[in-house]
Amino acid sequence: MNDTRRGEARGHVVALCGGIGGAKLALGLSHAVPGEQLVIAVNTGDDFEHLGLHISPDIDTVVYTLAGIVNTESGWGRAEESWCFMEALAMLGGEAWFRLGDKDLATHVERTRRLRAGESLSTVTAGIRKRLGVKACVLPMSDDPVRTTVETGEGVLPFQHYFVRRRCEPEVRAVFYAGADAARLQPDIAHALASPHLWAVILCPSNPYLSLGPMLAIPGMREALTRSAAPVIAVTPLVGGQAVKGPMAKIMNELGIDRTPASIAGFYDGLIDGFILDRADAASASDMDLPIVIEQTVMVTLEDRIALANACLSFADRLAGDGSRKERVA
Ligand code: FO1
Repeated sequence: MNDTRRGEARGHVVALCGGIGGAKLALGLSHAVPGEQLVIAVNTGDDFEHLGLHISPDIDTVVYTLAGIVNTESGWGRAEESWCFMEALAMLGGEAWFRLGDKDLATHVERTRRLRAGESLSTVTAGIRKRLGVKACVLPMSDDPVRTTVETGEGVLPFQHYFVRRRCEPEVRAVFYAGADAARLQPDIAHALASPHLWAVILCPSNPYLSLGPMLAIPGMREALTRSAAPVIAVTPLVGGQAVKGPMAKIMNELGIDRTPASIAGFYDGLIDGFILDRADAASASDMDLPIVIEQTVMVTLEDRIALANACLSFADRLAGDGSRKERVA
């Protein structure tokens, strides 16, 4: 049976996803799970208002990646981009620290226009991803604002000010998800997680503290995961004690968290049925009290992304088949 037919037979898959690392696995999953049977719940804690525009960096990273138009060098923004707007803005002394390419700018302008006309972020995202030819169902984690905020040695910083403007240099003391308590889980995500036709839930290799933390802080999300009919599998974002990209290892040091796969699995404690470790960390498997699969999690080529996606789905099949999921839910 090929992977597509397997997808039709086994129902849908929900992937919880942040930006660059998550988008790579989401792309692999889109080759294994047909069309809207793949539901990608995306972090919006990184969203912010900038230059009067609503920017949703992780949604755009996922949509551009699945549309095949992402800048593969940076992992964000569009390929074959031009920067006339940024250059002109900088010449005027405007705020040029957050780089918006000309084509990318069109996404933010159109998103902002539709939001101001009263559409929800979910509807706007659906419109944009369909126009760009993305078949998978890409959804913001919530239509309500949740804003990741970082308490640092330099004071409290909004996420993009910490991440881009200050290049993750300030020491992190705590991370907050402002607005999460009052946010409503996006209804189609809640519906997909509650469906009896769910095949698997995948926690993509995104930064747990910055990217998946905001999603898990939304009321009802943890319960939706623990009650879901399908196995929940997390893929480690840590390889040999290092992040593939981004500040995760630095943040773990600053927060006093051991840079081990066990720490990541601990962050997801009670939520996951299985954990995928990188080959570099095979020796850590014995430290963990849950089913483990060891894989190559560093995704360089498209084939790597598809192979990891298929490994996640096979792991879900195995966990569903051996009854360990049922045991945990009971
Ligand atoms: N990341 C940067 O490091 N510098 C930038 O100037 C920058 C601009 C940018 C514009 C649009 C967009 O969708 C993403 C952008 N990113 C930029 C990436 C983004 O800040 C982060 O990758 C995510 O928020 C973390 O997942």
